[in-house]
This record gives sequence, structure tokens and C-alpha cells, in this order.
Amino acid sequence: MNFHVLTLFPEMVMSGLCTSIIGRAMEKGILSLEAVNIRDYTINKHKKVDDYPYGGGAGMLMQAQPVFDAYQAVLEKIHSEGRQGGRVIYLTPQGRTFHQSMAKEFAKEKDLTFLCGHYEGIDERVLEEIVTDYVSIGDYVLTGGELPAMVMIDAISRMVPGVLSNEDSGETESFSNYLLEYPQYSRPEVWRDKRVPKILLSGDHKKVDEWRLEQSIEKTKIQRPDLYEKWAEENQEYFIKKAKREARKRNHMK
Ligand code: 6GU
Repeated sequence: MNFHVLTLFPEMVMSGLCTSIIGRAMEKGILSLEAVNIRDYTINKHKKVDDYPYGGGAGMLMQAQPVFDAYQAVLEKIHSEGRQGGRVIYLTPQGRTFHQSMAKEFAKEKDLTFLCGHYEGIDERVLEEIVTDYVSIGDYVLTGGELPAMVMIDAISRMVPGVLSNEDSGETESFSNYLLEYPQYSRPEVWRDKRVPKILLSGDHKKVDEWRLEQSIEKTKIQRPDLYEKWAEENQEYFIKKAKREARKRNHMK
């Protein structure tokens, strides 16, 4: 996967993503990341990239020319490596809300270009010309598209094969089945008088799995009732099995 980021703050993007798991995947050659400074492409002699909006209104807009030319440079690079351009994602609170399923879809692409806006936005004409996807990362307003691009690149990267180790494949975690993660514990067995739940020390893997699933369900019910409803809808057999288990227990006690 090759990520290209069009931005006025290339150092922010590079420094935020070149560490940790993403950095290692880049060293391994599974991922590449380039941040292209839009300001390098302005034809304005003062290196200006913004101007007032026609019709008036608050703030400044990023102009079409430097954004378009910066994208042409990215496109030429992609073509020179024998590939087609691929999708161009504009980060905007007006876009579709980013979601795990979108991360999985984007992870199948060869090249993804992220366009980060600043000020009050970007001249509509260049958006019409180059953007294929409008994406938001949630219902709040940020000062620019860099953090959203970094959030998306992180989430997409961990869905690219080889980026995570086999043990923690992206599949088994929160949202892949609507349930949140169960609580986890490491050494020591007692910390500040708090014990690790006894079941986890039992060595009974079946019991441990049952306990973890129950914990996941309870946590999801409390923290994310919206996700819980979706899970319950798709896992009705869980409640039937659970009712049968409890009925058996009652019969044993009689
Ligand atoms: Cl993608 N951009 C900005 N500026 N603010 C946001 C956002 C994006 N997603 C949520 N808030």
C-alpha cells in the first residue's frame, strides 16, 4: 500500500506516522508514505496558497491551482511506477463517517491519496476535478485534515496483510463482530489488593473463552448499547444456548 498525503504540514504527518507498527511496516516495504507540501506547488511569488471566498463570508479558502498541481505530481509518480492513480480522499466534516468496514475496503487499494484542507476549506472546482471520496472521522470540527488523515492511515494500515503479527490479526478485535474487547490482566496476580479474576488462572480454556465473551457482551451493553443491539440481532442463538445452560444448572440443583 502506498499512501500519499497532500498537506501544508508534511512534517506533522511524517513524524506522527513513522514510528511504531506503521514505521516497521514501512521498513519492511509493506507500506510507503509520502507527504507532499502543497505550498511547494504554488505559482504565487509570495508562496501564498489561500485567498478570500467569492461572495464573502468568514475566513480564507485554499486555492485550486497549488492543490491541483501537487496532485499532478503525485499522479506522475504513481504512473511512473506503472500503476493507475487510485482513490483520492478529501478529509472533511461534510464527508461520510469513517468506519472499520471502510478501513477494510480502503486496505485493498494499491495507492491512496489524502487531501488535507485548512482554513475554511478548498475551492470546489479542484475537489470536483480530483476527489473520489469525501470522509469525516466523526461529528466534531478540527482545524485541518492532517489528524483525520493520520487516523485513517493508521486504521487502514493495520488491515493490510503483514502489518500486524499473525497472533494479533485485525480480525479478532473490537468492531469486527460488534462486541468491545474483554478486560485483560498481566502479572502480578495481586496489585493494590486487586486480584486477577480466578477463572483466568484455572487453565480451563473453554471456561476462559465463555467468561471473556460474557465480559465483552456486558461491557458492550453498558458502553455501546447501539453496537450491542446489532450484535444481539445477529447472535440470537447465543441467548438460546445460554437459556438452555441455565435450565440445565437449575435441574442439577433440584
Ligand atoms: Cl475529516 N476534517 C476536519 N477539519 N474536521 C473533522 C473531520 C475532518 N472529521 C471530523 N472533524
